[in-house]
Amino acid sequence: MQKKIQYGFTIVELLIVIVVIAILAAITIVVYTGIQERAQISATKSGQQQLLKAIILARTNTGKTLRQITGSNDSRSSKALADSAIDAIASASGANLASLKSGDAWGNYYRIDENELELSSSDCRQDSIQIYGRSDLTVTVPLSQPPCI
Ligand SMILES: [Ca+2]
Repeated sequence: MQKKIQYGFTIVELLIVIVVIAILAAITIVVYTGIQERAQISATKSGQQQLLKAIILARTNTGKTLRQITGSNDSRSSKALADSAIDAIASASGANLASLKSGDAWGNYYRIDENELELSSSDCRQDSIQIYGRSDLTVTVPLSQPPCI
């Protein structure tokens, strides 16, 4: 009896290869997403630190609180307010903050909440630099002057 010679792959072999490729692709996507998010967090934190340093410098230069520098109690509600606050901080600090106007790594503007000496139940609540949808990335600005410290 002559043995029949087979060429090519069986359906089962092809399916196994497809499944293995799919698993490898899924792993790659998960790893890439993790790396991408870490990069976004890192870039955003860097922007916040740049803003924080400029705020502290602006307060030192002017002897004013952040609220007095920006003229706003809360610059979180619109990009126009955020841009205006960044301009005021840049002007008072001498820092070039133009790149911060393009926002954080997710494309949202930096949300600056001026609280210190704001008329409220406590006039000495800390200012903060917030990130839309990421309360874990909020940076609080140290209090600046009497009667808050
Ligand atoms: Ca406020």
